[in-house]
Amino acid sequence: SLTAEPQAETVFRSTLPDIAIPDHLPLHDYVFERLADRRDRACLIDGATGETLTFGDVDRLSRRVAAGLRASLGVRPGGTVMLLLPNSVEFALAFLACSRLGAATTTANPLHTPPEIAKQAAASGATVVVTEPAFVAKVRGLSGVAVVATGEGAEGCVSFSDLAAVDGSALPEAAIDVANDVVALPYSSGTTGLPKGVMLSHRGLVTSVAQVVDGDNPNLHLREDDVVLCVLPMFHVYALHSILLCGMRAGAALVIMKRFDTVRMFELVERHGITIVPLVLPIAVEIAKTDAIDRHDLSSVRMVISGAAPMGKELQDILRAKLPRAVLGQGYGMTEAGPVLSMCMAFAKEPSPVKSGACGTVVRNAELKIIDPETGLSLHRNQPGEICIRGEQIMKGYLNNPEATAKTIDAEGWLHTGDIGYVDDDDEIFIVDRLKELIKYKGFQVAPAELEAMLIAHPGIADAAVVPIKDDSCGEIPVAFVVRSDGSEITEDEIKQYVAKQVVFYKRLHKIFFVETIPKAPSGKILRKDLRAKLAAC
Ligand code: 4UU
Repeated sequence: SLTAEPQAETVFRSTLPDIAIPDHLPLHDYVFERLADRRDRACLIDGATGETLTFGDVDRLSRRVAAGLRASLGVRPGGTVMLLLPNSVEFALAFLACSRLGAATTTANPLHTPPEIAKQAAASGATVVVTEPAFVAKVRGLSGVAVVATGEGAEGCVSFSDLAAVDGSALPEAAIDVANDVVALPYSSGTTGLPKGVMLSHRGLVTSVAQVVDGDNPNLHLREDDVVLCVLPMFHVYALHSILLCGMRAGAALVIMKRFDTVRMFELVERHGITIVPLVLPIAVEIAKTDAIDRHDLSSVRMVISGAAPMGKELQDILRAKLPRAVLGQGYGMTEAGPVLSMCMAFAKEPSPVKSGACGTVVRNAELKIIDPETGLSLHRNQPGEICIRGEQIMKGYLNNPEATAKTIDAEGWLHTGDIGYVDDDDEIFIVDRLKELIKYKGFQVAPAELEAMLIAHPGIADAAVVPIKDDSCGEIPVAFVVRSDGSEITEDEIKQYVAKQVVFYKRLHKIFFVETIPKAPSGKILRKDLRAKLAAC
C-alpha cells in the first residue's frame, strides 16, 4: 500500500506486575509512612560510635533541623541547600529536613575543590551549605551563602546542633506540589557536556523507591529486620536512593560508614549483623583479593548489590565463592533516570534466577526500549542498542537548561541513557558499551568536556580530548590526548599537575598522549571512538 504502517515499538516491561504507587505524598511522608509501627526500631547507626537513632528520633530530629533551617537561615519552599558532607547522621537529617521544608538538596563530594564547589553552589542557587569543620575553609569565600557546620567549634558558622535544638513541633506544614517541586538536585553530566543539576521531584523519587522496594513481591526485598551497610557515599544518587531512602521506606536499619576500609567493614558486618551490602566495583575488588575475609564471620550477609559501573562475570564469580550465603546481583542506575532503571530479580521476595554479568530487569511501572542509535527505531531482544526508559520516576529535566533536557528526554517522554545494551530472552539487561562521553572512575562521574575545557584554557595546549581506558579495579581511568600549541614544550607531568590542582581526585588524568591533531567529525565533534580504539591497540 502507499500509506506506511507506523512501526510497532518493542517495549520491555518488568516481569513483576505494576503496583499502585502513592502520587500524593511528599518524599519524607512517604518514607515515614509506617512510622507509628517503627518508632522504637533502629534507623541510623553511626558505624564509628555505635550510636543509634530510632525511626522516632530521626522523625523528631529532622523536624527540628527543618525548623532550625527555616528560623535561623530562612530556608523556604523552593529554596536550595547544599550538602557537602561525608556519610553521617547529619546528612540524612538535613536531607529529610529540606524535604519537609519543600526545599531542594543539592549534594556534592566534600573532597571537591573550592572552584568545583563554588560552581555547583552558584548554579544550583544554594543559599545554605551544610558541611563539616574540616571543609569549612572550602566554602568560606562563597558569597550569599550561609555555612552550617557539624561537630564543634567551626568559627563563623551556624552549628548543626543549634539547628537541631530548635523546637520542631511548631514547624508549619509546607505546601508541596509533589509532581513539580524538586527535592533532590544531584549534578550529572548526562550524555554530553558539563555537569548539570538533575531535578528529581518528590513524586519522581517516591516512584523510584516504590518501584524497587514496594509491592507484595518487591523487586529489592528489604525487610524490617535487615541491616544495610552504608559505605557508598550518600551524596551520590546510588546510596541516596537505594540505601538511605529504600532502607528507611522498608524499615531497615542503616550502618553508616564514613570512609571505606576493608577490615573495618568486615568488623561492622560482624558487630551489627549486616545483611545487605551495596557496593561498587573497587570494593568488590578489595573483597575478592583480601585474605582478611577468612578471619571474619560474614555469614549474616544475605544480599550483595553492585551498581554504578559494569561488573564482569569473573569478578562476580569470585565474590560468589567468597560469600556463598549471599545472593549477588546488580542494579543499573543513572542520576537522570530517577535513578534506577533495572534491578536484579534474584533480590525479589519471590526471586527468579539471574545470569552473572546481567544488570537486572527493568523496574515495574516503567517502560524500557532499545533503539538503533542511527535510526531511532526500536530493536528486538538480543539486539544491542541505546537503552531508553520512560516512567513517572525519571527527572523533570536539567535545572535552567531546556536544551540539554530536550536532548535527553524526547517528545514522547523517553529518556535516552547513552548506554548501549540489550535485553535477553529472560528479560535480563546486559550493558555492553557506552555511546556517551561519560567516564566512570570507581563509579564516580568524570565529564570529559570539563577536563577538555580546562586543558584548552592552558596557553601551552592547542587542543585536547579526554577518554577512558579500562582498569580492573577502578573500572575506567581518564587519560588525555593533547596537541601542544606552537612552541610549547609542556610536559606530561606539568599537565597532570595543572589538572590535579583544580579537580577532585577521581578526575585526575593518569596519562597524557601527545599528538599532532585530535580526530574530529566535520561537525567538530571529537571522534572518541577512534581515540578509544587507538588506546585499545597499544
Ligand atoms: C554498568 O551510577 C549511577 C547510579 C547507579 C545506581 C543507582 C541505584 C545503581 C544501582 C542502584 O540501585 O548514576 P550515574 O548518573 O552516576 O551514572 C550513570 C551511568 C549509567 O548511564 C551507566 O553508564 O553509570 C553506568 N552504570 C552502569 N554500568 C550504572 N549502573 C551500571 C551497571 N552496569 N550496573
